[in-house]
Order: sequence, then C-alpha cells, then structure tokens
Amino acid sequence: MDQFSPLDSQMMALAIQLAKRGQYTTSPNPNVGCVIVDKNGQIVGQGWHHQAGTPHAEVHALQQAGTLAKGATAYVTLEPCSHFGRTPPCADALIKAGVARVVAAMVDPNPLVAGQGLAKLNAAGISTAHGLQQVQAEQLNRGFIKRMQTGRPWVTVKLAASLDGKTALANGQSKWITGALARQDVQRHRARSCAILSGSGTVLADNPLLNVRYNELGLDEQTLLEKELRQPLKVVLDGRNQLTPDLQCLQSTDPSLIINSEFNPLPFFANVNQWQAPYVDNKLDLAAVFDYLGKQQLNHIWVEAGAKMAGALLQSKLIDELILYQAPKLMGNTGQDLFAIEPLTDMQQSYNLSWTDMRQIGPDLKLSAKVLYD
Ligand code: AOF
Ligand code: ZN
Repeated sequence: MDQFSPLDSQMMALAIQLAKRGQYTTSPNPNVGCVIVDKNGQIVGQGWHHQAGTPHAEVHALQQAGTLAKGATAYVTLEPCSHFGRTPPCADALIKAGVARVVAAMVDPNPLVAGQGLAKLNAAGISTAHGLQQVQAEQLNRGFIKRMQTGRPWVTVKLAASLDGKTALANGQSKWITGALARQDVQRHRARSCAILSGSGTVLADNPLLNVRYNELGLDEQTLLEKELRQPLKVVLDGRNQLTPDLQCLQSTDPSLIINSEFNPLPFFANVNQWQAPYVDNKLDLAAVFDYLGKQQLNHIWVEAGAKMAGALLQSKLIDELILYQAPKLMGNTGQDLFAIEPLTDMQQSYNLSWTDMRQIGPDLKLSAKVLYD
C-alpha cells in the first residue's frame, strides 16, 4: 500500500488505540477512533466514540481541533458516516471543518453507509483513501461487522479445561481449573461482549452470576470513573423450561433474557424477558436464536456453557471463535469433556480449527482458534 506514508501508519495506529478506549461501552455501535493532523504533521485533535447516542469519534476530534482542522488530514478507523442515525453525519462535519484529506482503515459495513461516507467526502473535493491497517481495524469490530453483513452476532465460545481436556470432575466439581489471572481475562471478555450466553444445564449446575465484576478487571480507577459501565445482557437457553427462581443470574436487576420454547409463567420471571424460539428435531433452533439475538442489535455473544451446548453450537456451525483456557492439571479420564457431539466414525468427519492466538496467562494457556467449517 504505497499510497500511505509512515506518518499515515503512525497516525492510524494511534486512532486504533483511541478506538479501543470505547471497547467496554459503545455497543451496539462500533469502536471508532479518529486523529486529526495538520499540514506540519502535528496532531490537532483526537477522539473516540464512547457510547451509542453520543457523538462519533470524528466529532470529538474536530471539536478539539477547532479551526486547526482546516486543510488537515483526518485518520478514522471506520469510514465516516453519511446518514442521520442517533447523531448527524460525520462526513458533513468533516466537510464543514474544511478537512483536506480523510484516511479510513475500513469501509463501514453498515448498509446505511457502505461507501457513501467516502463518496460524499469525495464529492466535496476531499481526497480520501481507505484500507490502511484494515485487518487491525476489523479485529476491533468483528461483532459489528458480522451483524451488519449477516444479521447474526459474532459468537465466541469460551471453555476452561485441564491439559487432558476435562472441564469438570465426574461429580461436577470445577472450581477452579484455571487460575485467577485467566479468570480475570474472562471477566474482560465478558465486559467487552454484548451478551453472555449460557444453557439451563450449566446455570442449574453451577449457579453462575453471568455478570461483569468490574473491580476484577484490573482497570485503573480513572478508567473506571470515566466509563459508563454496563452489564451485558444475560441470555439463558432453556429449551425445557427448567430454570428455577433461586438462580443467582436471574435475581439481579441487570438485563436478562430467557430463551425457551414455551412461556414460563413463574411470577419470579416477571422482570426477565422471555422469547419463545422455534424447535427443530425436538431442540431449540439455535440458528433462529442467533438471528433473534442479531435483531436485538447484539454484536458479540460470549458463550460460557457446558459440553452439550458447545457441541450443539459446533454441530450447527454457529461458533466463530473458540477460546480455551487450558490449565497444567491432569484430571483423569472420568471427568466431563469439552464438546458433546454425535460419534464420529471417520477422521474426515472431525472438526478442524485454525489457531489465531496462543499465550500464557499466569500458569495457564489461552488458546484462540477459529473453526474451519467447510
Ligand atoms: C462514524 N464514527 O465514531 C461511529 C460510526 O446512531 P448513530 O448516529 O450513532 O450511528 C451509528 C452508526 O454509525 C453505526 O451503525 C455505524 O455505521 C456508524 N458508526 N461512524 O463515522 C463513529 N461510531
Ligand atoms: Zn459518524
């Protein structure tokens, strides 16, 4: 990409760092960062999108730049919007400020924008370019991109297992397989997701809170103060109406949703939303569940469930990404497994994955992979 200079790369990298500041708060909107640089290469404005319904990244950066935006270059991690959403078009704001050049990392996959932002800037005589650090920018907004392109959220399945692949002892005990640092990492993932999804089997067995403990995230005090801290939606799939009133995850006032096949009339559930999903083969239609969650504007679903749900999602080809925390422990061959799937009779039937990241977190490994469905 020789159309971009080293300064361009440096400024886009900064814009991506700024965008990340919104990663706990912008949902259902994407994370976006913007840097405005004058003719002398001086940064005159920086901004990022904080929360849906509030100004976009460009508006914050333009505000900081004031008249210095005239003739400057704006670096944005996402194409400036051209539509009236909850806020007016950023393309108009950039034109009005007299910006000379706009560099976007990627085109906005939102069909309401989809190239029209750059076209509008071009039509106003502003030089535009896109594709700089596109991979990094896409990584920030995988959920938003997938929802815009397919109507479904990005689905990450998280599992924690011993070296011999056990997620619990035969008697159900699983506290704790992985260490405190890995569990803190899980909290960070939960906080960045739009919903935390589990199944009634796991919820009944483990009674998890399915929430974010912000004090466990390792965020500094200032960041905690600055943020509009939200709790992701808790979603429990309950195909057989097994949920009971004593479960912790349904007792808080945080938003929660039960997806079942039949309305559960227990008075306890009065404050919990319910959606009745269609059934296929005597089971909840998982594809319909994720279509529904996409319609609720959820970009990224973080799944913490047992082998049955993980297996069902795998077989339905609904997992985008797997994150496995693996502890250096051996739990023997009688414990619970990672994925409950139909028995395979030929190696060709096995599911193939491709590693996307691997690192050590405290004593444990964190393995990330995408599933290669053909
Ligand atoms: C930008 N800069 O910082 C963001 C953009 O309802 P609104 O007005 O907030 O519009 C939301 C849409 O705008 C969102 O779906 C995405 O297409 C775009 N987000 N665009 O130029 C930003 N957050
Ligand atoms: Zn905008």
